[in-house]
Amino acid sequence: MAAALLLAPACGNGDDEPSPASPSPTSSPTSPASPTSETAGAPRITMEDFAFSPDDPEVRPGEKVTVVNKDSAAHTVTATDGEGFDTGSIDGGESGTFTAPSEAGRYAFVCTFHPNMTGTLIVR
Ligand SMILES: [Cu+2]
Repeated sequence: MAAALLLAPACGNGDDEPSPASPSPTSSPTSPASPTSETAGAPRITMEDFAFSPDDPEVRPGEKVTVVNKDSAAHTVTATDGEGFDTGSIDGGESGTFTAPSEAGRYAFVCTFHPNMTGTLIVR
């Protein structure tokens, strides 16, 4: 019985590169569009997909409201009463502001460019 010596040519481990062991625990699915940090209490209205969100924002009398247009088209927030408030035209990707009426109540508003975009500002 000739024992076959298996000559394992112990390969010179010339490749001693440190394995990039980065067990990155991707636990949270990174959302591509992280919402910008909102100041607590600061009311804001988003225009997206030709709609206001929320479409019934609640604000305080005389409060400054930020309006963010996420569409590519220009929009406005314009009180239908005429003398309530008006952001004027806000280009796509831009933002604007308006000041809420000083009297409590419900104020319907609309986008003057797209009359089907409507909402109601609730001042209380
Ligand atoms: Cu519009």
